[in-house]
Amino acid sequence: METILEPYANVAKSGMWPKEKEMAGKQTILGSSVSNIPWEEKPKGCAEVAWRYSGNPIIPRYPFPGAQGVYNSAAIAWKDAFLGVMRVEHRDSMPRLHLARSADGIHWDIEREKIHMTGAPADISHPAYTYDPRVCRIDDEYYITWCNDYHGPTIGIARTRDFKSFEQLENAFLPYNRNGVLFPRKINGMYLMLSRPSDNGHTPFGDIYVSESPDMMHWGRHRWVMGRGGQWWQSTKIGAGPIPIETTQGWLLFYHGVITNCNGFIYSMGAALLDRDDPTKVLYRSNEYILSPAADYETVGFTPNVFFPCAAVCDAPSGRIALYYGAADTYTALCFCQVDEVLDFLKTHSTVF
Ligand code: BMA
Repeated sequence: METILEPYANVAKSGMWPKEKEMAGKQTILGSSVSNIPWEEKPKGCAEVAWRYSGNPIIPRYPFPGAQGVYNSAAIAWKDAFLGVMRVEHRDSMPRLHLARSADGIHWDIEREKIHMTGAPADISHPAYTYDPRVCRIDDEYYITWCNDYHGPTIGIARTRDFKSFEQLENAFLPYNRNGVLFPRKINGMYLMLSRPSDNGHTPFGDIYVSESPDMMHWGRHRWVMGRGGQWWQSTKIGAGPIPIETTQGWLLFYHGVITNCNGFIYSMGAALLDRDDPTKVLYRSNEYILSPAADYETVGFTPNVFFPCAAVCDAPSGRIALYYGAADTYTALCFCQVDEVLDFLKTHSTVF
């Protein structure tokens, strides 16, 4: 049950993980050991690259009085256990961010009160809704990014060191924007964030861009990374999912791709590999989805047919990845994959456009 969280500070200074050279060829993920990662072996005969946890959904529809769904949420390894920043839908149908704790990454104890943040100017500190959080460790700080209400959806940022006090920073972008996802270390001296400029409604378009910042406050040099299109499953819009995973071969990015059919949107999960030094360069991109709504808890709920990944816990030595995803805007679910298998899949099922 040992969790070793190596400081990203070394990476920021040297641009390289400690002992990275020695690990080359042995370990694909450049990260820490999380030996108690939630995990289940791939079922015999399963032909998929990623497979669902047999105990899904891990958070039920009504987890506590006052909540009508917990989904599209963040989870991280924390000391010998796990912490979550959850999207909790209240009974006024408004989503808010709540802290959650788990010993095993599967069973979650969710705080009844929403996270209290301080430090932001009054005009941005009382959003009516906050949703789809991601949590990213950079050096010794943890940054939460989420879709924040400010005259429409935009990207909010807060930081914490202890998950007791949370300092809210300026919003990163003008409205409208969603799916703000930070990289876990500076690249070429700058913080980088992926996002998906959007509209004020159920956005019928959307590409992934990257923006950079010297200080987490001022964001600019916005560049296009990858767009919707290509194959139908990702033809309407795409959005970054969990924090990109650094591998020896590039940044592994899981994302959602959306098709519009005659009954509405269908959200599936794909993946891409971005260049480690210049993430605007897409090296591989899945032309088939990795998983698409199929289980009952993905196809039946408040919004049927939504598979929405928001967090990945990785155990670098074993290459295991546990992905947390929102199912049907109602449940939280888990699926698993092995990094090398995902990279092989990407190389054999890739179209970059
Ligand atoms: C998006 C976001 C997500 C949601 C998805 C499907 O626009 O609002 O939170 O899961 O739609 O409804």
